Amino acid sequence: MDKLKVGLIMGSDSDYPVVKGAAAIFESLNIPYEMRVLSAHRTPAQVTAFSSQARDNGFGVIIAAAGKAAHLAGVIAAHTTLPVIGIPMKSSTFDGMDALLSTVQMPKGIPVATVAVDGAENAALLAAQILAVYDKELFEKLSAMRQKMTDDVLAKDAELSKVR
Ligand code: RP5
Repeated sequence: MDKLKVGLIMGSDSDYPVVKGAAAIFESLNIPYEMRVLSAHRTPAQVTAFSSQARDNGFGVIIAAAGKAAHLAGVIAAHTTLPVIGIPMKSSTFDGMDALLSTVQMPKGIPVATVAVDGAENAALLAAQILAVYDKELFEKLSAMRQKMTDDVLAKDAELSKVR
């Protein structure tokens, strides 16, 4: 069976400078992904088509990044039972609070796992962790990544604790 892909969707190409942080993680973990610009408001028919066909098209998880009145993740989640991770984008005068509330406050029955404002890296890691449930090689890569993070902090602690 082919590896499941991640759909990495953004509401506008203006979101790309943040969203590319997720793409970099997929590259480093060798996770297949497809990046698209699809807008809940500007291209609603394409969002519906993408999300309702996503499972049949080999996707296992969908990430949706959007700013302002950020309905993208919720609309995608309405059309699929694949796990959907929302990234609220800090793209407006409200510093992303508008997008955070629009993404996180989903009604009962249609969940969206919302990460921090501009939290592209954590969205990618969460997607990887979901895929790793049935992928031992990926599970081991993620475990090694965690161990390296721990080792890096311990090394910094050892260095700084010498300072008087
Ligand atoms: C949202 O509106 C997008 O996700 C983006 O964060 C924000 C601004 O979009 P542009 O006006 O830059 O295309 O739909």
